[in-house]
Amino acid sequence: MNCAARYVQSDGTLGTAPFYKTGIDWGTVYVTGEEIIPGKQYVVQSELLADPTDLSDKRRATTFLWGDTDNSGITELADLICIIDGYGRLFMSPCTFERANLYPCDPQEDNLIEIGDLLAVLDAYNNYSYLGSMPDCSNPCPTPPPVPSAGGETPDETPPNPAPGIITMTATPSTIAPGGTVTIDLFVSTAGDLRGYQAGLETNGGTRGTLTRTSLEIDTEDPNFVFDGLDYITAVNTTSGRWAAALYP
Ligand SMILES: [Ca+2]
Ligand SMILES: [Ca+2]
Repeated sequence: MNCAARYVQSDGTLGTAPFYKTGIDWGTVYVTGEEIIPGKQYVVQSELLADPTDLSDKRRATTFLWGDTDNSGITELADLICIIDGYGRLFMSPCTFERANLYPCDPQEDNLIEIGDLLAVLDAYNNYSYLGSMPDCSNPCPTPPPVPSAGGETPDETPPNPAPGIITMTATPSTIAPGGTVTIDLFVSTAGDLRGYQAGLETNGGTRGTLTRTSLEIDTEDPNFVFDGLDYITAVNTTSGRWAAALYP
């Protein structure tokens, strides 16, 4: 985009100063930054150190549509599966880490597939634009504000802001003997507009020995399961002790 003229830096970020390397040294570099947004065409040229006015031919690349991790042209189940698989660090072609990492504005900042990426796909599925889904992200090519509708109101495409929820945890039994186990149940309440969540469990403390996390599950059979009766997807990573669930659109 002409409005986002930048130089690719050694690590793929974008900057205002040129960075020179030989073609072989560049290899494959994933360009990242808030200037790279979905559904836009970017023009790429290389510049010679010896003569910065001697530019290469233009090459054009169009980024995928928002939430469309497999570039199929629409956001659908395959895109959700890409995120869920990515959460478990499984990437089946054409899904890749870079394609699944949609959130935050500069996805390289978290360098992680997590609930934010899942919610991004859900937003896209529900026809929210990139900036409608993530209004805090910058737009390298701002367009004029939308014209008010005939009723005089500007359409609001920002997803509803979830109400804060209350998380409670219970331990059964409340004390633990050497070699014994304790079950920790986690519940959330008063989250009126909850669409998805992620959580993690770390174990430490005690005066002797170590506390070890032995299993982790989302008990979808529990009648108190927060998405009971709704369409949802879940992901559990027992290795990292993280889990997530989100309503399916
Ligand atoms: Ca797709
Ligand atoms: Ca991410």
